[in-house]
Amino acid sequence: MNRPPYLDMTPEVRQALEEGRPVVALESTIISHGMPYPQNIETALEVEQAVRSRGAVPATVAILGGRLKAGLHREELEILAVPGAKILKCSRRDLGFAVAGGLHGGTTVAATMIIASLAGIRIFATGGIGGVHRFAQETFDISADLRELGRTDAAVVCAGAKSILDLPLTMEYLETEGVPVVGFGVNELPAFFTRQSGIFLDWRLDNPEDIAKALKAKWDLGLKGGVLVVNPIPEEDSLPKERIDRCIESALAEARSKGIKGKETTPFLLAKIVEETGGDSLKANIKLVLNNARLAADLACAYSRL
Ligand code: PSU
Ligand code: MN
Repeated sequence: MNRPPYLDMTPEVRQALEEGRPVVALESTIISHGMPYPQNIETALEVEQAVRSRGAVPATVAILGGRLKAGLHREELEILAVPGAKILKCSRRDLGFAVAGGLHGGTTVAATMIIASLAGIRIFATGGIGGVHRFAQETFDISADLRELGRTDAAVVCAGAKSILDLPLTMEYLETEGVPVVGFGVNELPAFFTRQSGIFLDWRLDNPEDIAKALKAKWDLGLKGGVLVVNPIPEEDSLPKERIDRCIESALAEARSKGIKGKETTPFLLAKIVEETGGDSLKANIKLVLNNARLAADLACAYSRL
């Protein structure tokens, strides 16, 4: 296989790709900026295990010492997870600079899609994507994840988006970008900690084989870009809507009063919500990521059989 410059793959990931076996990309901003230590490293390892248990190979994506990585060893995961080292939050605009500077970075959904695509990985699991923030009319805060979904080929399995975002506007933006949103077994967009949002989807498919066929047909047609596969949090792990909404409102108010902006916004809100819920949101977050990793692995297996 032609090796893209700057990219390192573990032998396990490279071999699996060469043999056409299923591989699932995993993002790393969730490790470096999305969860506290030590739950971040524990979750990263459990997610990899969940992918393996379904017969696929996990490829956690990050930037280490300026090298793009698809597949990390345990010590490399620890560099990202343990507080202390300088770890950048890397999105599309940061990649060239992190590489040239020999830096470490956790990759957002956008940057992970780019690196996965360089490596030849089409299926990707995460917790939640970035989106159109509330009050975007004033702040212009729209995550680069949404434009990436419009241009880079990857199926991103997530649990919808948190209501720190404006969900209706996020859906409008995805429509403009031509990004299909397909519900796995549901016809309503899940809202991360809860299964329902009141927003209905155009596409619902009930098994990974059907989703894999739709992905293949889209890309065979030459239609570039991503697909968002939304997978609701299991009922028993979901949080009561009123409670989580209250915590989110209070986190948003604090962000506004402290003047938090730009790339700091999402990590600030995520940490505040963990604090406000006394850790319950973190437990739910871990469960839904595992649930998404299993679906992504099933999807990668189905896709590799087509
Ligand atoms: N949403 C979550 N957890 C996360 C993120 C978003 O529920 O960890 C992370 C992802 O890495 C996502 C990034 O790609 O935040 C989006 O950041 P921004 O809004 O700055 O684009
Ligand atoms: Mn932003």
